[in-house]
Amino acid sequence: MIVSIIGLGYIGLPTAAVLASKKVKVVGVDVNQHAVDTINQGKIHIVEPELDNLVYEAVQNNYLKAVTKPEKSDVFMVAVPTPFKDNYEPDLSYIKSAAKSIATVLERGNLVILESTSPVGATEKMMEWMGEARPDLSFPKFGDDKFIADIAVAHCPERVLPGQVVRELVENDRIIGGVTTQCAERARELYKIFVEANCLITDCRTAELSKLVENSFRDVNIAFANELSLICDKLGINVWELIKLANRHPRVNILQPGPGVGGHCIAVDPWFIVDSAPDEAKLIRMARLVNDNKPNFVLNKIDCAVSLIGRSKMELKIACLGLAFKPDIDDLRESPALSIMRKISLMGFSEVLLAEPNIFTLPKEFKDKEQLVSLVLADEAIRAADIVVLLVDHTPFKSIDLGLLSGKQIIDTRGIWS
Ligand code: SAJ
Repeated sequence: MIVSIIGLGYIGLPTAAVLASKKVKVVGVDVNQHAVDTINQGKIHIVEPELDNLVYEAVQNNYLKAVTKPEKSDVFMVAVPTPFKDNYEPDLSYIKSAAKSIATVLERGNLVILESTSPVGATEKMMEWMGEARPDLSFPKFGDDKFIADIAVAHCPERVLPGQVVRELVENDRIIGGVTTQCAERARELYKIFVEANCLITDCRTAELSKLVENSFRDVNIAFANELSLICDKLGINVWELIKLANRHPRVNILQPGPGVGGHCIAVDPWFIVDSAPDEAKLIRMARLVNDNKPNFVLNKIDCAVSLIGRSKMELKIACLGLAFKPDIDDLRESPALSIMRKISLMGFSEVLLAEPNIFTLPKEFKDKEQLVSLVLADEAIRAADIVVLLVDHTPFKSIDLGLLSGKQIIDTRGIWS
């Protein structure tokens, strides 16, 4: 059996490597020539623990190769990005081009699985695009278990947590949604090769919504925590202590407030539900707005700190601790810390000292501000600064000598020093 994986990013590459480790021949397909060349050398172009060894072994043992155009295979898995457009409408253009490229090599008996997080209806849309390109092949019809088509099509959304992808790919339950039951069962056979947990079968529309709902559930719960942080600020109450105490109730489990919600999943996927059901998804939309507004609250707190010191910003130095979208990773995508840092660099401080233990050079966008912004160690940043803003709860920041903070204005958005 040959499995082709279209899209060799944070999901496609680990899935390819895990399948290859089970002695399945895997062809990874990506339009990015640099990614293809790197993988064929047994190396990786993304940061993810344990992935480098897995890819190296897979390439060495000839179970994994990367190419830029799809080849004939038994199974095609699509793991391409699904961003949203300016108006929060889902952008399915990557799925469309993947469908069109797969169609050129598709054969009777093939199975096509969409793994990308997608709005309801996207799996059927992908099937439609393949069908338009290949009128000689028959495709399944949603819910029609009697009709056996030439091609099987299913949706199996990825659910792995960045930083723990290799383990979670194997240990997490999978939701497998077929266009028909037979399609779902065929897809389950494939996942059973490497998934040690349950592979639960449903239809493709339910599987699509299930993934969106999982991330929206988290977003709504983080919004609740973020809203509490605003309420507590107004009432002069320590939100971290409040949450700790409330969570002692056996049926309460409040998440942690922060400077906003980042990453390329939780800040995006709820909008797909809002787009499909704008009048109904009121709470989900509001949660997105609450979380997206949290960086503005942090910036206001910085202005308050300046007023408290009573000097002009031109005379003050500010330290920003953390830039990644969550702790102990180097991923800056959609990071609220990065967007706050961008605004801080325009506020008129005499110096901005950035500490981010997981990156080693100042991000390109601050290169023309090297007079103002510098990347330094956390201790050094704190020592020099009048205002300290903690943006990410990276582990090393938790053991900073608290004595260094005395006499400074502190804005601790993660509550690690509270
Ligand atoms: N965050 C908070 N407070 C919290 C928890 C998280 O502010 O209590 C923030 C983080 O700092 C970060 C953002 O939320 O900025 C998202 O981080 P995360 O760790 O909650 O999630 P992701 O984006 O890394 O991964 C999520 C996961 N989804 C769920 O946990 C429901 C993962 O399982 C999905 O596979 C992934 O999205 C995805 O690819 O969709």
